[in-house]
Amino acid sequence: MSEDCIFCRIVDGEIPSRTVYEDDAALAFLDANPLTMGHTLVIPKDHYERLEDVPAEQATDLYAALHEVVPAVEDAVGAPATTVAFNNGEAAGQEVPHVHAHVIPRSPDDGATP
Ligand code: DGP
Repeated sequence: MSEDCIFCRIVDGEIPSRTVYEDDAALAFLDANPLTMGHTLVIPKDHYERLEDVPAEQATDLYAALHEVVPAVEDAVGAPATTVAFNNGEAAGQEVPHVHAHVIPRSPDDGATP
């Protein structure tokens, strides 16, 4: 846990969020600024800033969470496809320095390319 980290505070329950999925290692919640309806963030519960900081075992746990979340979100909003993206580093647009996958439900011509 990093005291200054918004997403650690969400994991801790200090900041409210709309939880979509949770297991021992990962949490998924709705993005506060959705690109499309159902835009969800999937994060490791432990604090890592960048993708390459996540140990292999926890990276596997994160992928397992994505494996559950992606079809569930598609089903929930009736989307035929999803963009799954990591902004990895500030220059790539990472504003929150806690690793997170954007799960963005997509439909043709939605103009939501991240
Ligand atoms: P990125 O630019 O890749 O670091 O994306 C950060 C995302 O996090 C952005 O789409 C907005 C979202 N976000 C920031 N603060 C909060 C928050 O307090 N709650 C929720 N649910 N989402 C947040």
